[in-house]
Amino acid sequence: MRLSDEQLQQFRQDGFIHIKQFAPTEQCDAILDVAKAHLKGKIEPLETEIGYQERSKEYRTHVKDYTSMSEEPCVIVRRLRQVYNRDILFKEWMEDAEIRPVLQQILGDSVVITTGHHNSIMTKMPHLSQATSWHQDRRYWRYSDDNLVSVWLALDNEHSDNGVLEFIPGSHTMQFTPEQFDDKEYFREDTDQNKLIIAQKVSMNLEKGDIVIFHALLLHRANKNSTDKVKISFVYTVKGAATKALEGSRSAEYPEITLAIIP
Ligand SMILES: O=C(O)CCC(=O)C(=O)O
Repeated sequence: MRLSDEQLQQFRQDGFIHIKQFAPTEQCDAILDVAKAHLKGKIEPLETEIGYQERSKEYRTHVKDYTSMSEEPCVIVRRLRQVYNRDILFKEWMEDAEIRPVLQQILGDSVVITTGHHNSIMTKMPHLSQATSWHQDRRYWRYSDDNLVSVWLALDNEHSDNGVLEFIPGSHTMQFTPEQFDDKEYFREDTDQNKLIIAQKVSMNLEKGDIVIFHALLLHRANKNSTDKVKISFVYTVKGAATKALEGSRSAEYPEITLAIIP
């Protein structure tokens, strides 16, 4: 698959692109089955709701041991981490050849999987998972430049009631001051300046098999899940080959997988 010039232009302008019905239902269901087994067994490494809320910016930037706090009394899994090596189905999805030309177009470079970031099955547990506040993924990632995007796969339908993703189009190219973010680098929602920006948000209603590719600087958030069914999505991050993880950071601690160029 390749993007048309208009689609590529749209990505550059908005910072994201929604591709409908990309992954077949059978593939989504097969991935879901494995994901549910790992969630049921709470197989590490995983991130819990408490872990996500409580860990500092420094921890999330530098610490490599990113497993959950096993002493937590009630573990609510927020995401399964390091999924590339968990199952062949996950690996195959992350190395999918059909999407590669699109990623090559967007990155303008050959494609490298960064296993340290968003190498995850994301969950929204009914009523228990928190909403995720406005943020840029790149805030805890340390690279030579910003040429990174994430690929989000809806393994089932995603809508406002079960934790829909929301984006601020064009925010990946906006210039912000440090004061526009709080101490964990979430985009503040309490200033008039930010409220005007947040008013531009769009909700990404996704159907099973849809993917969204979004830039690492794009401001995004997600709702709580007020339905009775868990929402499960797959997200992984790729970078251009010329983009280098900075020595000594968490970004440099995990293997990278260089994918073959598809002409
Ligand atoms: O809560 C969600 O589903 C979104 C998660 C997210 O944006 C993130 O972890 O970077």
